[in-house]
Amino acid sequence: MPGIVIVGVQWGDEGKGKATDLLGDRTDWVVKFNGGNNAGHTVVIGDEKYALHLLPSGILSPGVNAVIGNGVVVDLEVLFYELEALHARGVDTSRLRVSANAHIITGYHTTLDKVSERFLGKRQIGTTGRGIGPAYADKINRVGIRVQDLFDENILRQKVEGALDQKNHLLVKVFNRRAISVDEIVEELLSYAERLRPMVADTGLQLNEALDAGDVVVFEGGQATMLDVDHGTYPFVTSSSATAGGAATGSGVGPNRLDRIVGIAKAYTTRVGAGPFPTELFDEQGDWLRSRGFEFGTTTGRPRRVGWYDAPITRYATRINGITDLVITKLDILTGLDQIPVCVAYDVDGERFDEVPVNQTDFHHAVPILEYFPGWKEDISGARTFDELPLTAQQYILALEQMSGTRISVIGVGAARDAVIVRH
Ligand code: 2SA
Ligand code: GDP
Ligand code: MG
Repeated sequence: MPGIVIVGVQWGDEGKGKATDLLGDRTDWVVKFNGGNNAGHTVVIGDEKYALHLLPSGILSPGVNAVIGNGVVVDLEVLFYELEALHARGVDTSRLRVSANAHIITGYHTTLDKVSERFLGKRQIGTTGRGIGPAYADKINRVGIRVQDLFDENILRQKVEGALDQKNHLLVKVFNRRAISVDEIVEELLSYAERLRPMVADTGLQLNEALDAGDVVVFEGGQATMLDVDHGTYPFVTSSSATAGGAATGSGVGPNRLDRIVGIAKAYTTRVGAGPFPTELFDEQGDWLRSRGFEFGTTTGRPRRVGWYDAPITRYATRINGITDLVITKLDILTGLDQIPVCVAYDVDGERFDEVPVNQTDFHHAVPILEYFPGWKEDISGARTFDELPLTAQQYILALEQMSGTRISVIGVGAARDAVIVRH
């Protein structure tokens, strides 16, 4: 099965980085197809902990070709910072390729992200402030700067002029900021060009050739289904296609090359930033889950909002992505609870919804209808087969499987690389 997509089921931070890393031994290529350095993937290898943002998690596996696909937005300062940091820790980063068509995040994108969030006041999205939204907006507005533009100063200058034309007006007149000069941006971007040049490639062509040759390619999704710009809780979403369809458009391979779609879900739910979250907990149980699960943003350190598992969301994600396999992570975090609530449907102003409501206002009003499953007290972090789990933990997994309609093939029982149960 050469083309494997990894997507988040919920609102991100489900453990996609670890899932990608797990597949490392059997992988030839790993492609990041959406988002940028808003992502935060934590991978624990032995005593070493790696936090990756812009680079695909697969870069940690020796011999794997890592690709930043055309669907990604690249902050060059961050790219070289991360590469140097990994290099200093002995990680071989020489196999990184960057799509010539990927878009660039510049200083004006990060500035605009921060000031426009402040301007939104109560309607804030809670972005990571990394310039993601403004960079994708420029891409769609056809005033973006692409990686390939760095190698032609004339073209670059024209494009930066075009991009800054309206933005300077906005920055000065609306946001009361200083104007940004074309020279300053062009000079900064050009300062990276020669270091970047050897990495730049027609990655779409290379990936197709690799798939033709029978290589295993993992498409690593950033963020998650409920943060997808089309299918998430718009406008409280990121600005990219975080679902499986994005793997094709964001990397330049046809949808028929995507053989397996692996959805990653936590055994409970978390969310960073604003927006609806029906099972959210505001009580001490929420504090307990947050501290036990160490639910703080990998990129910004923000405390994550926490809540119970939401079965309609997994069903929704299964439909939107065509999920073939589910991975449930962080089951170990639930250890110690007498009973575990699971959202099986919603009550929206007195009406029962078995599926995620299409109407945003309904989803904002959704109150979870909970079913309670018996918990377990035993430490499960050493379990490596399904049978080694306490019966109630097995029942919890089987119930989630039944509610999602998709096979749960992997269960995470700890942060370490080997702390997983693979069900055959
Ligand atoms: P943005 O910056 O424009 O993409 O923000 C828009 C929304 O998308 C959410 N978002 C995320 N949610 C969870 N995890 C993300 N990555 C980091 C992590 C987050 C962090 O892995 O921990 O460190 O804070 C991520 N990236 C974007 C964001 O919260 C907004 O709701
Ligand atoms: P990603 O954005 O989806 O890659 O996820 P993050 O890395 O932001 O957050 C997931 C966190 O959970 C990381 O700190 C992982 O090391 C950790 N993790 C992943 N799977 C498990 C698991 O099964 N159990 C525990 N306790 N931690 C896990
Ligand atoms: Mg994350």
